[in-house]
Amino acid sequence: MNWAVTFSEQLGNVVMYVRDRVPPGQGISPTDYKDWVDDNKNHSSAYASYDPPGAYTFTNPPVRPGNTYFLGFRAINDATFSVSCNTNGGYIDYTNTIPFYGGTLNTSVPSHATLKLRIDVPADARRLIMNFTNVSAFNLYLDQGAVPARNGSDPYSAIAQPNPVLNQALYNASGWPWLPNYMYFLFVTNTSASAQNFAFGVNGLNCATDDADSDGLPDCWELTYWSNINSYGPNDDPDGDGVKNIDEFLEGTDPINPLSFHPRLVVNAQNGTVNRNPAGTLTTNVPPKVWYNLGQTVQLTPVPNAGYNLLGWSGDASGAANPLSVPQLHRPPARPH
Ligand SMILES: [Ca+2]
Ligand SMILES: [Ca+2]
Repeated sequence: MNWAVTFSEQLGNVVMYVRDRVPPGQGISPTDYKDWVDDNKNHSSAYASYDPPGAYTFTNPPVRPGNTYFLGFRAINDATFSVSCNTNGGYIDYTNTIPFYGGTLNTSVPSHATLKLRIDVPADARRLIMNFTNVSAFNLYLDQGAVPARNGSDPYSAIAQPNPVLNQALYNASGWPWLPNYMYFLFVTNTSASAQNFAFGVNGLNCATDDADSDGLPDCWELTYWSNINSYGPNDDPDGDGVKNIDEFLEGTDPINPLSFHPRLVVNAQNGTVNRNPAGTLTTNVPPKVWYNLGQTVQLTPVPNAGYNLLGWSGDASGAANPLSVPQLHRPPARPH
């Protein structure tokens, strides 16, 4: 729970600095000594530089499990010093970990009993969604990096609230405490005089899965090309290449480059079928279209029904070649008849 740092001076004078983003060092001027107040993670001026020598105990919070901390010493004059550290105060007993991606729990909580749960939010997390199923007899408290204080200061709590939902973005760099790559601690208490069922699911999302506008286009993909996730929808074709955004996404092409797309080959046959070689890849359209890579050549072989023969090709093709070799275009090229 606590990190105890002790330093002593055998000669001269040093000042100790702690940081939790980068090693301590000078700021913009020779006398601008940065400490973890500047790291803006804890929003408190309580954490400053440390002098005189002695024992300093850093509690949780501001110290958070699983994080890296840096100690730096600034010598006021020529100095010899020593430093040591250890931990004390026990440990955080939230050892029941619920997975961030698809984690679930469904349990009965005895009267006036509690649950202590931990969700390790990975570095690539983009959104934390928690769906709770509980009666109003439950109180929930969630904190990041430290066990919930349960005094109104926790970043999220649900007091006597049935079936609450937390849907929290984690991608704003200034969104402290809602950031990825931290342990989150959930405290649950059943305030009633009887056992109650409690269930919840963690639907953790990352860049590949977060889709806040539910348009089928992952938000990170949209933001790669446009400033806002609402700029375009899945059926828009802003680059005018004939392939809508949802297909550009599914096929891995660039939705703002009209030269980046997969051409479709539409073949209609009367009184028979047409074999394709290669077969191509089906789109998600209903009915599906077939796409190829740009420049790919496709061989079409008619398979007439009994009693029929190939008369010829029309549309973007002509003649009566059998098989027909189609150098890829981005328009429907061929129709046998
Ligand atoms: Ca989206
Ligand atoms: Ca397009």
